[in-house]
Amino acid sequence: TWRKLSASEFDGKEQFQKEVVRHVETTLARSIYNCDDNAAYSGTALAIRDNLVIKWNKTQQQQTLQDQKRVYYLSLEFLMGRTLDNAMLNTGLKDTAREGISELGFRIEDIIDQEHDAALGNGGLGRLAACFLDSLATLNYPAWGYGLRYRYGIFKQEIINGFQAEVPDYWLDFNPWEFPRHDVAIDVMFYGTVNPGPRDDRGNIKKVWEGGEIVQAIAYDVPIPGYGTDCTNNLRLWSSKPSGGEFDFGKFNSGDYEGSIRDQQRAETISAVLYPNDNIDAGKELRLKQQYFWVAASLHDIVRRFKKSHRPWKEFPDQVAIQLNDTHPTLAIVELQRIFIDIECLPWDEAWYIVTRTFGYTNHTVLPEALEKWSVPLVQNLLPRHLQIIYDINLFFLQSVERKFPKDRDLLRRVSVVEEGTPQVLRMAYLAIIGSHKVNGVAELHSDLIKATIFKDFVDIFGQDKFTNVTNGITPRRWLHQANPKLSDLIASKVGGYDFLQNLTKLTVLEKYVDDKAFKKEWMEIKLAAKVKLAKYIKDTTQIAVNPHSLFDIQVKRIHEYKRQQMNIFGVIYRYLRLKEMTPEERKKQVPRTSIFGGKAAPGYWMAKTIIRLITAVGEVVNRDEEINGLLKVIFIEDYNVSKAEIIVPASDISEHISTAGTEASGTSNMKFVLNGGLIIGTCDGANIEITREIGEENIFLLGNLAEQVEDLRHQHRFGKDVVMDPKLREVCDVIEAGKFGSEQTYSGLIAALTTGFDYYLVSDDFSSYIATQDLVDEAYRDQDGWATKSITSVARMGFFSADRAINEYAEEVWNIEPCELPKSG
Ligand code: 26W
Repeated sequence: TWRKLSASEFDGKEQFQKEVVRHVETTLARSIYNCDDNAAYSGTALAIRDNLVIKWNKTQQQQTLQDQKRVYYLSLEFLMGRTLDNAMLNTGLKDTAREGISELGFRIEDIIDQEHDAALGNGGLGRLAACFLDSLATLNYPAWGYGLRYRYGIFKQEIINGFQAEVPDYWLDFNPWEFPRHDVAIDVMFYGTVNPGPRDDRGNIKKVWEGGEIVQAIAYDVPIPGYGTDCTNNLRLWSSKPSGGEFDFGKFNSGDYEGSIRDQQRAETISAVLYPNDNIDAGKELRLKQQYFWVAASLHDIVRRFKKSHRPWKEFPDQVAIQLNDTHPTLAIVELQRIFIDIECLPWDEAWYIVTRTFGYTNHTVLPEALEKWSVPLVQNLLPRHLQIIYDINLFFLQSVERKFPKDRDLLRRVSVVEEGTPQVLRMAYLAIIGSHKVNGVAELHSDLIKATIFKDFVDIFGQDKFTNVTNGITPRRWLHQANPKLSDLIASKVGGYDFLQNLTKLTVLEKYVDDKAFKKEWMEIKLAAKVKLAKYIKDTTQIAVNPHSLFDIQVKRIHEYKRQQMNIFGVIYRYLRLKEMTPEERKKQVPRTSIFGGKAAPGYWMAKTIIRLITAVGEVVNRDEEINGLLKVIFIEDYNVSKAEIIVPASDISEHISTAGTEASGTSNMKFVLNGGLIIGTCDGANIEITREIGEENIFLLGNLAEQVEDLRHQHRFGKDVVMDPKLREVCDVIEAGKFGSEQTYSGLIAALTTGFDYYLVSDDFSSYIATQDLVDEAYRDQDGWATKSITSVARMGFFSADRAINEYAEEVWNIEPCELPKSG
């Protein structure tokens, strides 16, 4: 009976229309006769939101009633993208909304397109968190996300004269998907001193942290609807503001207007902006403040919720699992220990036992420059009590290591949380391992690598069982059903409805149709339609016409040397040089290609910005060269983000995942592209390896050296005699240095990386293999029927890469949580 429609919940088209009009006229105070797409978006979003909110409230009530163990996913990034379309699809209201809105004179696509992306993340790690929230709700797990409500998400990228420029992303002026909870306000302290206090029950002198600066955390809640279920979970984002009033009236009244708002701004700065670094640790104080602010508020909230149940503390890990999305929330371990020993007065060992059973830590990178290290003086100043607790955690840990491996002084040095040097620094990954009961990598190779390299000593100390693998996954709801509805519909017509969206292994049924001519034709027509759509987008935004029948070769991801966009663009130049040499007859036999790039460079990452400049410069030369017209086009798509990915991903023939072996922890866009019937050219790295295992070697274009060869190759570059650059690559470098793509000085850093920089990412070693493999791609593409077979077979075998599978593995192996079934609807 609880399904009975509530006040503002709607059921049919007419009711939906009434709700839209009501919201436009009353909530927005606009005339329905003067309603543009934007106002129609707002009205639609608010109407859909009402339905969501009802389910959300019911879910939260039910979860509170059931009082099962919950998982809390702590992530500094949630790269959500747009919400409206996803919310309509997950709740099954899209058809109703489409019809309803069309009768009011709007197209649903235009309405959807009005929404600003929620871009509170950099790349893979943030999008993974968003996919996981979708799966957690779809699988009915009681789960909360905790993050920061940045006023500015990842910057918007503009390309000006071929170079990246950054523009702030102010996204909050109309955000119907968040609910401020002004009653959930938590004080968080920074700085101050630690002083001896009164004795506790056992006669020990308590440590009191006091006299610091206090900032308030205000909760903003975002509903996360599951697909095909009423379960709607909560994402809680914290916003910072000054504690106790807006600004200092004393200063204000005495005429010090600037001083009065300075404190306010100081406090608000904490949640003002997302750090735009991906895989590079800058070690800035404000970032540490963000981390503690978010962790302290979240833990306070979690502990408060636990205390309502009046259970003994030892049951905490039976009620609470906390997952650390990389080391960014590692202070949560220290904060929980602090709450237990300083505030709740538990003995150290008892507290520590509870803490370590509560946390799990996921590592997302092996790149040394990405491993977080905080300077001890910085932590001493900002969080003096936490530093003491970290020292104690480290001391007890090292004592236990010493007992297990007596007299191994070097081992103690190697595994200490405190790294010697000036200044000393804290190795956050080590602290995360010591304070968690499970540590996982995000693809098999990656999980093996962390055990064999950066965390080897910890495997010896804690044993193999503490370390595990959970291969990443993606939500098929957004990345197939929402981004590629035609393909989703075709699949549904063959595999027996849309159940595959909740059980992706059902895709295997598609293999029955690989020889079905009509099906294959439809399949390839859908791919072509997606390419036409992307070509139109490219035309509208860049004025460049691309041929939808050409081979679409796409690399979209953050720009980073390890991801090797430079190898891709060098390959494009090499292709261009070969085309230029050919006779018109030879040219006619070539497969036309469109090379599409997209991705942001961290604002301070010069090399990445240079790579972007080379891509745009090559485009300027190639795209206007009439001699090869139609055979090669080079496109850089500005401001790559989640909503653009939804247009780009369905349109690939081939996508590039060509990181130096051993550097890409998993990759997740590789999964998205294959799920949409694109093939991969890639290295034996991250999840590419498992994708190959699932779909078969004959359906992927692998290239390059293996992870096990990387160390030797790097050694050769550094110390070997007479290392010569691959001649094909030499030829490309010569053309760049001759000024073919503008002043060679622009690219001197890029060339130097290959020579005097010892080619750390091994572009020279893989280039030949890369070029040869691209030739194989052309060859395979000539056989369109064979290509269709590969495409269909691959999709059929992608079931493993659903985020649902990943979440079920975490639930069983790491969190020990069960779904919370809601009373059946209807
Ligand atoms: C401290 C600066 C910083 C910021 C972000 C360091 C590291 C990060 C992230 C951990 C980088 C990241 O997004 N890693 C990516 O995580 C994805 C999800 O697991 C993987 O698929 C990608 O391979 C990995 O690069």
